[in-house]
Amino acid sequence: MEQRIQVIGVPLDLGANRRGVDMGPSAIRYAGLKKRLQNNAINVRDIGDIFVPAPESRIIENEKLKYLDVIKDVNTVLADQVSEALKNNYRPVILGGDHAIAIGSIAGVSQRVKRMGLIWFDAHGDFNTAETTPSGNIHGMPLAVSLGYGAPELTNIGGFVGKVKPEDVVVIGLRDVDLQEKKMIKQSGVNAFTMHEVDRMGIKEVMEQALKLVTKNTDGFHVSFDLDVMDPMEAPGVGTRVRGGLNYREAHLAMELIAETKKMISLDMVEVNPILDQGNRTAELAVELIASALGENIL
Ligand code: HAR
Ligand code: MN
Ligand code: MN
Ligand code: MN
Repeated sequence: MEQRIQVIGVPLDLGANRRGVDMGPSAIRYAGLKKRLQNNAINVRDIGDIFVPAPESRIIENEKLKYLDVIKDVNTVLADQVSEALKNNYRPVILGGDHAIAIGSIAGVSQRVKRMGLIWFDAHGDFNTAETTPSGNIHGMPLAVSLGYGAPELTNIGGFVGKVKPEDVVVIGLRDVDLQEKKMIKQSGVNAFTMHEVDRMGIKEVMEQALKLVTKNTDGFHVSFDLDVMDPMEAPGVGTRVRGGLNYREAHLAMELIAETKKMISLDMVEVNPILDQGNRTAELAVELIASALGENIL
């Protein structure tokens, strides 16, 4: 059956502490996303970008939840767009923007399925709340929010709190987790494979276990891919580089194994920062990884 993809750009940078990720959606489109997917016989509909105001036009009201109101509004719109795409049988591919947009993607998916799995690729835990955040940046919080922890303005998006059950969540690639986040992650009961586990077990074994977990009791799963899970040698154009991440083939194998399941509901590609990039290689990698997740290398 024909694959139908809906591309949604979210040029949000108010969740992060540096400008530039707002150009992520443009950079990924410029790297040839649409053509690449069309070459794979995928029907691609790009609905453009959701409106996001520039941070310079706003003031920070709460230092522990910077730009909360804008981030709430943008994610509310995104959740509707994602839900609408799924209703029309289009699989959403959401281009960030900083990782705070996963709040809206996941809220949107949760409107359409009874029970969803979630794979979260990231160097970071994204498990902070206003109480634990060292930065006040909301892109350090979206995983906590999706599980129901944190500011009600965010956890309530989509009308109910707790979009995913911890046992249906797998985090992969962790190597820069704040001390309090570590506690929260453990207590929450989500499944986590740090880079240590990737080294020990290999990405194949990690992914096989992960895919079992996110498909076991669910109607499919969402993938939220923070480009900083990659080694900075492969993906220099991200806001927060952390050494020792996934290499090129590990990331592709992960995406190919995802494609094989045919159970991926939707995909976020986030944190591409073209200002910090070498050429446009991080966005080009993002395009390749999206293509892999949609089955490009499967005969
Ligand atoms: N943990 C730190 C904080 O909360 C930094 C995490 C944000 N960086 C990201 N998220 N790119 O994945 O501020
Ligand atoms: Mn902006
Ligand atoms: Mn992240
Ligand atoms: Mn990250």
